[in-house]
Formats: sequence, structure tokens, C-alpha cells
Amino acid sequence: SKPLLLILGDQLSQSLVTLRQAPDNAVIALCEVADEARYVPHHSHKLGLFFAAMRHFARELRDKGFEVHYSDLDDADNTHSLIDEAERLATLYGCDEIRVVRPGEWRLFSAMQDRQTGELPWRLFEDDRFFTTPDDFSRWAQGRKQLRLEYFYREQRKRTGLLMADGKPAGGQWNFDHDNRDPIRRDLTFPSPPDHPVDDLTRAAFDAVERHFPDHMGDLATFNWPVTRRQALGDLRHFLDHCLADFGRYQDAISERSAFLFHSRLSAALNIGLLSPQEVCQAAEARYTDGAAPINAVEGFIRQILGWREYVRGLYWTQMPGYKQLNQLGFERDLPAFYWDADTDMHCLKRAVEMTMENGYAHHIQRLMVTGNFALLCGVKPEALCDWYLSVYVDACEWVELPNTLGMVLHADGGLMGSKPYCASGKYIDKMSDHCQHCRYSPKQVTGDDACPFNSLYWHFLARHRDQLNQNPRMKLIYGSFDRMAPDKRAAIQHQAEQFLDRLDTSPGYGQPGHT
Ligand code: FAD
Ligand code: DLZ
Ligand code: SF4
Repeated sequence: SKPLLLILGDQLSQSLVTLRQAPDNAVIALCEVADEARYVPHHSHKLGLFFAAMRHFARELRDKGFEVHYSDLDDADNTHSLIDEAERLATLYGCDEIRVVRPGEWRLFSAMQDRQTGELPWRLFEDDRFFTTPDDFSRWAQGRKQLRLEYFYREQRKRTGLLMADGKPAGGQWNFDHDNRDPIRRDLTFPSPPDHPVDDLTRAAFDAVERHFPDHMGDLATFNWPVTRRQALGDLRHFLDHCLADFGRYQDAISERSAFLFHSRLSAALNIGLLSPQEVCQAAEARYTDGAAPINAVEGFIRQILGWREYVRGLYWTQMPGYKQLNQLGFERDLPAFYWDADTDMHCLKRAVEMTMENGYAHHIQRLMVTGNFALLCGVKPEALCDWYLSVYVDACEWVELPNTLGMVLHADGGLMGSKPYCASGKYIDKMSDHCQHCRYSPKQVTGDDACPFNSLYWHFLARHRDQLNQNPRMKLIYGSFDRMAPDKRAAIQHQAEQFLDRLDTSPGYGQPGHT
């Protein structure tokens, strides 16, 4: 047998199971295809990242002695579809099967599964670069009335032994979240991430992106993501040395002054395979053991990777394909136009979208409590919001993007990702950020020309979905304070929110289908 090993753009790990088990006659294929670049209008940094990293990975494999075919976007015979391209190359090289590791998206997974019994059979391998497999998750979920991250996470701590001492959680608690709520102090300075030089291979990938996708969001002049394992290890080291110790306490903060704060910026490198979640968690744990970083920081960080990252992946694979159709709160609105160009006078949103445009990145609290919260309060339909998140972030792969957007932000999965919606008013953003002092609106006012729109939208959202949300004991207090408001105040708030929503521009943004 002579296999073709198809390596997808987010499978750039030397430890990939198909590579570990590659016979001497195997042909390896990496394929740049327009279908993957266009099915949503990806940010140019995301395209640059994938293509530059794929080109470097192909070179590393060749250097190790593998026979590698690299389909370039500019190749005249490129079919521009992953499935067609793999089959074309298998025939070209006389291969009798195609081996591929589970892709990161249902769309490709089901197309590949359908081809397992064809004349040129596809063989799917489980992705063992995670702590858990979808089967592990499914076994854990079986028979549970409610799925909760916290219980899944504790089980993974016990199973892996990460941050465990004599069978007990290090530091005496599983979770140190209550220590992780500090806003940014005015005198605080932020570490700057290392600069990665752009070599010839990366430059050529950027040129291809600029020629083929000139109207996608972003400018490659500001690109600074790691495209090789070596660069990714440099970013990991930088995070451990300069950010980890403060990661915990500022985890929920938002600032005008920095797009990255003390976050790791490692999601893209992890998701495309340049780093493994195991090595990242072990390296963070070692900083706790050495006394270089406190438990609240290290536990908070490891929970994101060992907990959330595995949990969302388990949910994705066990709930798809139905998950993508869920819309529990019945949302119908299109995406506001400013999500594509930052043209809004709401300062927190403007800054979150500007940072996104500049870096293909926004940190978790911006994604959840600024752009996410606003979309939730306005009732943006899941497919529109999910396409946006999948397009604009360099780390966006559907297995992780979808549960976060549809589940955590839009509460469209009926509570699998969170027992209650993460809805908040302008008061919350004011507490956690320094944005409001630069804004034309006041977070203290609920009605009137200067009132922060988040405030009336918040109450309007709660009123609109009372039937679904007031069953939740954690929401009872909030509904109690709404009900204690004078009726004319409640009516004024409703009016304010409705006027705002009537004026909200949802025409398709620049680079979007339907945009004129
Ligand atoms: P850090 O804050 O340094 O966290 C460390 C690591 O933990 C991250 O690199 C990431 O691998 C993991 N992590 C943290 N939070 C989550 C989470 N909620 N789910 C899964 N992993 C997590 N993350 C993606 O990797 N891809 C996405 O497409 C994506 N889409 C998102 C969409 C929305 C609406 C929201 C609210 C969150 C999304 N996230 C996504 C999760 C999170 O926002 C990013 O992982 C994080 O901001 C990446 O930056 P960082 O590496 O600096 O993270
Ligand atoms: C995101 C992406 C892009 C933009 N381009 C390619 C590509 O040309 N070739 C490829 O193999 N993969 C690409 N990817 C990643 C795939 O879309 C990814 O494997 C799936 O989205 C699953 O996560
Ligand atoms: Fe955002 Fe409202 Fe604050 Fe303006 S006042 S920055 S819109 S929260």
C-alpha cells in the first residue's frame, strides 16, 4: 500500500499520528486552496498565518527526508478544494489510500467520512494532540443531567496530575477565580510581545494573500504571529517570563492601552499545532512549582487549556451537526455593520473592533463582554455572529469558535456552555475597563441622549426573554430589581432601547457578500 498523507493547515505538528506512522513510501500533501480561504472572508493575518506556517512546515518535512507535495495557490492545476486536491494528488503519485487526521470542522469531517469506502478510500485517524478525545468526552457526559465545565475540569486535573499534590488540588482549591478580577491600574505597564522577522518564505505567503484576497480585513504590515515551532516556543517563553505571574489577577480586565494585557497570545500556535497543550500546561505548572508564579495565575491559565479548550471541543464533536442550528432565544438580527470597520461611537466596541482589525486578535473578555455581549443584547442571529468570529480571529477554528460564540455568547444552546447568559450593562464595562472615560456616552445613564446604549439594551434583553431566563435561580435577583423599577421608568428604558435598535445599521460590511 502507498498512502497519501493529507496534512491540513491546522495540523502542523511533527507528532501528528499520520506522520508518526508514515511508511517509507508515503507521499505527504499540504494544499493551499481557495475554498478554505473564502468560505468565510478570513482576516488577512489568519490567511497569512496559515499559508506561511504551512510553507514552513512543508520545508521542515522535506528537510527530514519526507516526499512532500505542496499545492500552491498559484499552481495552474490546483483544484482549490481540499478533497479534490487530495484525490488528484493521490492519483498523480499512484497512491491507493488517503490518510488524514480528524479535521477541526464537521463540514470536512463528514465529507471525508463519506469517502471511506470509495475506490480511493480515505482513512480517518483520531487526533491525539489533545488531552481528551471526543469519545472520552462522550463517556464523561453520559448520564449527566447537566454538563458543567467545573466537573469536567476537575476530572482532567485528577487524570493528568496537573497541579495536584497527594491527590488534592495544589493550593487547596480547584479554582481561584475570585482572586482574578482586578481592573487595570493606571500606572501599570504591559510587556510587549517578541517581534518575529519575516523571512522569504513568509514574505511569499503574504504576497499571495495580498494578490488573491486584497479586500479581506487587516493589513499584513502589522502581522506578528509565530509561523514556526521555533517562533511559537519563543512566544511561550516570553509569556512564562513576562506575563504568567500577572495573568490571573488581570484575566478579566480590559484596557485602552493594550490589546494583549497579560494574555498568552498562544491560541493560534496551539490551534494550528505549533505547540502542544500538554507542553504549555507543563511549562506553566513548572513556574508554580519553582515559585515564579502564584497559584491563582497558573491555575487560571491551566483551566483555560485543560478545562475550557477540551470542554468546548468535546461539546462540538458530541453535539454536531445539530449544534450549529441551535437558536434557543430565537435571534434574527443581522450583524451590525461596524463589526467590519469599527465605525461606531461606542468606544469600547470601537476599540475591540479596531484591535481585531489590527491584529486578528482580541482577548477573551473583549470577545465575550464587549462584541459578544452587544450582539447578545441586540439579538444577532447565530450564523451571522459565528461567521464573523470565524473570519476575524487568527485562532478561529470551528471546533473552538462555535461553542464559544453560539453557546457562551449567544446562549443559543440552552445552557451547555454556561448556566446563564453573560449579559451585562455598561456599568460592568466601566468597572473592568478604562474605555468609558473616552466615550461620548455615560455608563451611569440609562435613558437620554448621553446614556450608554448597553444599559437600556440590557433591560430590554431581560424583558424580552423573561420566560426563558427567569426560571434560573441566578437570574431571579436581577428580575427582582427590574420589577421594582417604577413603570414609567421601565417604559422609558424600553423606548430608549427600541429607538437604538431601529437605528442600528446592519448592512453588510466591507468585503462581505452583498456589500455594495
Ligand atoms: P489566554 O487568555 O492566554 O488563554 C490561554 C489559552 O487558553 C488560549 O490560548 C486558548 O487556547 C485557551 N482558552 C482560553 N479561553 C478559552 C475558551 N473559552 N475556549 C477554548 N479555549 C480557551 N479561542 C480559540 O482558540 N479560537 C476561537 O475561534 C475562539 N473563538 C472565541 C469566540 C468567542 C465569542 C469567545 C468569547 C471566545 C473565543 N475563544 C476562541 C476563546 C478565547 O477568547 C481565546 O482562546 C483567547 O482569547 C485567545 O487568546 P490567548 O491565547 O491570549 O488566551
Ligand atoms: C483556515 C484555512 C485556510 C484559510 N486555508 C487552508 C488551506 O488552504 N489548506 C488547508 O489545508 N487548510 C486551510 N485552513 C484550515 C482548514 O480550513 C481547517 O483544517 C479546517 O477549518 C478545520 O479546522
Ligand atoms: Fe462602552 Fe458604554 Fe462605556 Fe461607552 S459608556 S465605552 S458604550 S460601556
